[in-house]
Amino acid sequence: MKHLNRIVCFLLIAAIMLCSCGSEAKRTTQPYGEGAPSLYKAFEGKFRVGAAINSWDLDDPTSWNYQTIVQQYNTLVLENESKPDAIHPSEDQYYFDKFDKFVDFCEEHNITPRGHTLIWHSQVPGWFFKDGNQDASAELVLERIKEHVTTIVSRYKGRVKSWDVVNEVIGDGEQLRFSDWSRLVGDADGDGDKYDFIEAAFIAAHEADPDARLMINDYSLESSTDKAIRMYNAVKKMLEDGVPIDGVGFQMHIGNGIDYDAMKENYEIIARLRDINPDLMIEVTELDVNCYGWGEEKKDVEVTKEFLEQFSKTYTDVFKLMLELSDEGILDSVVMWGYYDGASWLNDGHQNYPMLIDKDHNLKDAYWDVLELAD
Ligand code: 9MR
Repeated sequence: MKHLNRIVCFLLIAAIMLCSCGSEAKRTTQPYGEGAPSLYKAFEGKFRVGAAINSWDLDDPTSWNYQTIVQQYNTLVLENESKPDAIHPSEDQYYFDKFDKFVDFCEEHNITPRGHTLIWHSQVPGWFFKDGNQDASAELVLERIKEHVTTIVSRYKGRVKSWDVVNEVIGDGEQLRFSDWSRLVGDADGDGDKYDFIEAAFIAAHEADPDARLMINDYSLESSTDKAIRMYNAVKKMLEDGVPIDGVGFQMHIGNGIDYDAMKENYEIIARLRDINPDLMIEVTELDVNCYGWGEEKKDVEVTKEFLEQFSKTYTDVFKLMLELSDEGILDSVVMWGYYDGASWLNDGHQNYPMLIDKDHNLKDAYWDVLELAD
């Protein structure tokens, strides 16, 4: 009996040791520190892996936030502090302190900084569109675009490698989004299209830094073939007119579950722009996974086993396609819109679950499933 107890005990201990040597045990939950993995190191040679952050994340080098960012990402973008309202709130005032701090930090840590965004219909101060109490003329708006873009891009010449020159200019039902930019500038050069404000921004950015990658960035390109075609048509026309567009940004604010084949087909539509500009690149610029559909009533998410499996599959599907595109030489950067659930814009009063690191600072299983794709 005594012997039997000993044998049972021995077998139990052996079983526990065996389990803890399995792959699950290697899955630590800590994003930095001894033994922690690194997303960007795993995908090195394929594409950079990045996140949107805020300048306050960089205040304390000993903080969880700072250490996590340095450990996990080799490209970064500011979530809000490099948008027109933050940088250029009135005509004769620029605030560069946060962007300067961000770019310095990136250089110190060998991280590639992205610039988001020079021209957007949202988070843009009203002065751009006014001349006294009247609407500004097309000429005045174009002059302001030139001044705004030139000042910002030349300040970071050679340092900010990739710019979202224009953001969300393609329409959801119509070819071009209707905005103050398109309304006031219109078809100023009379060539039959209303891309003139976009063209002015790209031309000024290219003159200010000919080596920077100049991107047109938008949402739903992966899910709406119609929108991908509208993007294709707009960029095709502008490239044929000699506008220096170097890349298309897929924001990738997606839901939990994505149709892989449809996503791939939509990327292929944009990739065909290489017939016109053989060096054109695609970047993923704002990836996150929303638990709720647009317009769906929000509750705190129920993190069931099925939900987690689906969540993991959604992320791995995206990264699988990105590896394929990287092998084709058309994609070299995948940026997430946030770096952990606690700092995501999707946590707007209800618990969401969008990132690869949870709100309590732990690496999710999906993180590890994504990492395994890199092997
Ligand atoms: O994440 C940003 C959030 O904090 C801001 O309140 C919001 C304001 O429009 O912008 C968010 O970032 C957006 C990005 O700049 C462009 N694509 C959509 C992003 C999420 O709304």
